[in-house]
Amino acid sequence: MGDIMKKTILTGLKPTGSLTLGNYIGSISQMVKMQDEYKSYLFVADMHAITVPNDREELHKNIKEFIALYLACGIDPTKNVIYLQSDVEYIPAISWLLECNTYYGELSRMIQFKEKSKKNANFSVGLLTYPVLMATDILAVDADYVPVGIDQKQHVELTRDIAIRFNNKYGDTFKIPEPLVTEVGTKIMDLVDPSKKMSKTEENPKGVIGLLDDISVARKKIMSATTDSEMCVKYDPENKPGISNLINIYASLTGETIIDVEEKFKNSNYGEFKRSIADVVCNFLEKIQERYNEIVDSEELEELLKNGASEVRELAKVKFEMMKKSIGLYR
Ligand code: LTN
Repeated sequence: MGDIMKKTILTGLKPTGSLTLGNYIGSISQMVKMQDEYKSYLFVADMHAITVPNDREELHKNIKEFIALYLACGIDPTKNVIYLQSDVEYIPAISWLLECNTYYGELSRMIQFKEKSKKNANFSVGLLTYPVLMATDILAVDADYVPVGIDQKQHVELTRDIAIRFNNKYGDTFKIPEPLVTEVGTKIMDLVDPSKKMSKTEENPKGVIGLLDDISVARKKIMSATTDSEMCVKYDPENKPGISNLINIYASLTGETIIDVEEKFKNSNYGEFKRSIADVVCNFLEKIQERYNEIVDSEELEELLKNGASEVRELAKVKFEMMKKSIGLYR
């Protein structure tokens, strides 16, 4: 199918914390599957990362690390336009024009804003206007669909409202995007506390397998994962959350079904079961890390980001000029 026929999707990654096995199984692997079907834009939302207090060194390190890991996990640079948000100077320019067409009331009602502004009395104005910058990301490239988790759905709905309002006031300028609350991949839980999701910003590293973890460290984490006092490998998320989580990890990485996995380990004790999982996880990590190390500091990655930024800059420039004209900002 030619690119012309394809619908466009846009995915933004906030470069905070470090990517985990849970991110791979739950999200990155799904994106790898979708990249054939859509024209995809994939960018690092670094300007979104500074709406809350952040560490300069970590931010800088994460920018390339995230892109290189996505590529190592199978994101194909020939099928995705990959770029860094802050490389496209028209993005904040468009965002200002949209901010002036967005109500304070709308932004102050956003759930994420309400939650995050509660945590720190001295929150930035950027935390409030965050969704307008996100709307800009989406509207600048005329995205048809925006794959998001449920927490970001409200922001895409606001994006639609902003776009519709702008179109009504100034004439057809933006395509109206739709949130794509995707059939999420398996949700991987924390290894220490399997009642909560494996998180890229978790404080206790023992429950989390980082995609860049040392292989031996990852193995230890799997071997000491929380299980239960029974001795049978059976899928029962309610009563056996730890074991069920390990079954999910094994099944996701090998492509086997849950039933296959139960059958395979029905005579194994937990130690044997964990050793097999550790082998699968460590093989996977080794493969990813090998590719990661080849690309993270490569000229290839540099080129890719440069080309991605120029492609999106062209699109955003056209929108910006069009908006300025409609608004009356011209000589
Ligand atoms: N807010 C998103 C990151 C993000 C994004 C976007 C996602 C910024 N701009 C545009 C989709 C489309 C997050 O916190 N994950």
